[in-house]
Amino acid sequence: MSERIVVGAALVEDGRLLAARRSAPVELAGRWELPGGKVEPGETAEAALARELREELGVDAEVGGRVPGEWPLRAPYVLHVWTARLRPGSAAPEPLQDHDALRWLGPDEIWDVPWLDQDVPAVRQALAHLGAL
Ligand code: 9L3
Ligand code: MG
Repeated sequence: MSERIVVGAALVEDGRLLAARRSAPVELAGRWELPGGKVEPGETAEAALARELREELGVDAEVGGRVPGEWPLRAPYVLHVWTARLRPGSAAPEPLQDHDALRWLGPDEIWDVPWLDQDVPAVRQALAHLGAL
C-alpha cells in the first residue's frame, strides 16, 4: 500500500508551541501531539492542515513551510510537519475533537509533556527548523 500522509502543525505564538493532549483513540489517550490529521485524497497538505486545525481546535490558521523530515506512524501513515500561525482575529484554540487539553509550551517547557513517541523527533526537528521559539 502506498504511503498516506498525516500532517501535524508546529503552531507558534508569542514564542510558545501549541501541544494538544489526545483523548482518543484509547491507546493514544493522555499523550501529547502536534495537532493535525490525515490528508484526504485530492487535498493539499496545507489545505488539510488548515482544515484539521479548524475542526479540532476551532482556529483560523495560516500554514507556513514544511519542516524537513518525515516520521513513520502506524503503516501506511507517515507524519509530515508544517509550521503554522493563527491569523489575526482567529479564535483561541480550544479542544473540540480528539483532545482534552491544550498547552502553549515555552522554550523551557517543551519536554514537560509526554509527547507521542513519533512526535518526539518531529518536535525536535520543528524547533531546530524554527530557531529560537
Ligand atoms: N498522529 C501522530 N502524531 C500527530 C498526529 C496529528 C497524528 N502529530 C497519528 C495518530 C493517529 C494517526 O496519526 O494514529 C491519524 O491522526 P488523527 O487523524 O487521528 O489525528
Ligand atoms: Mg487529528
